[in-house]
Amino acid sequence: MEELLSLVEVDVAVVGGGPSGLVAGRYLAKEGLSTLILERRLSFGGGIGGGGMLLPKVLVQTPADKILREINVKLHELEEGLYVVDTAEMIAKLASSAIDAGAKIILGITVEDLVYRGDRVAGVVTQWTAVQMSGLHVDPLAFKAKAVVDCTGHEAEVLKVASRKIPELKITVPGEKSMWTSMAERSTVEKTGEVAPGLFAAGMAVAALHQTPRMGPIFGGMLLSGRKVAELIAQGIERTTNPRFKS
Ligand code: 48F
Repeated sequence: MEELLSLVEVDVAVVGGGPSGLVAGRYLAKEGLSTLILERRLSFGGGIGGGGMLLPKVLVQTPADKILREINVKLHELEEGLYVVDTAEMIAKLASSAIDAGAKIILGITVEDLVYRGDRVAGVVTQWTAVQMSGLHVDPLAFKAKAVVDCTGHEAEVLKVASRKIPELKITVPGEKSMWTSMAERSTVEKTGEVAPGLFAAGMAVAALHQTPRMGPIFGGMLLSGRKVAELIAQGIERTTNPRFKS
């Protein structure tokens, strides 16, 4: 409890511990930002574990292979610039590299609302997933953050909360378009960025927001999107010193 309370004011709250969230967390922490990754499930990796139709392999294409090479994930070249990667290895190394960079990951917490201060998003409101599943009325815990990143995947849950509860931000989440893999990989990265003051999107949440296409089990776009959002946030944010976030 003491540690949890020391984390309630951070530089960046990343919602979701899938590929985009873990990569964002790693690069944000490497930039010296106190970074908290909140994951609903009791495990990280998001959609990586589903692999290619449950077979434990996914594809990653260049230039995203660089992100995996940095953290020693083994790549098996299928054709020039296209690699097959083991899902368990990718999950484990993405998570441990985020933690080693200094990010904190808390499992079993669901983000259900935002903190909004009239002119900007200023944090997330959370509930233990177990409490949410039980339907019990328990007060939530808020984490203040200078930037919040929606990395919740296809559902874009944080953006949907903003769309519903903060109408003045005029955010609509139409959902992703039908499959077009090459276009999807490109547009997810291109459109990654700030959605409203203090609120960012990365990974498939970007496709849900901009109604751009979905893809198959290829993960380069997710990795590049996570790195891009970290770079964008790092450019415009003041760092706070929090000894809990030493790598
Ligand atoms: O779904 P997910 O892997 O999102 P992503 O990083 O990557 C998408 C790919 O996996 C795949 C794809 C590429 O081929 O299309 O689908 O965009 O990870 C999202 C994570 O967020 C968690 C969820 O459990 C998952 O681990 N999550 C979702 N909603 C919440 C949440 C929430 N409200 N609070 C906390 N965690």
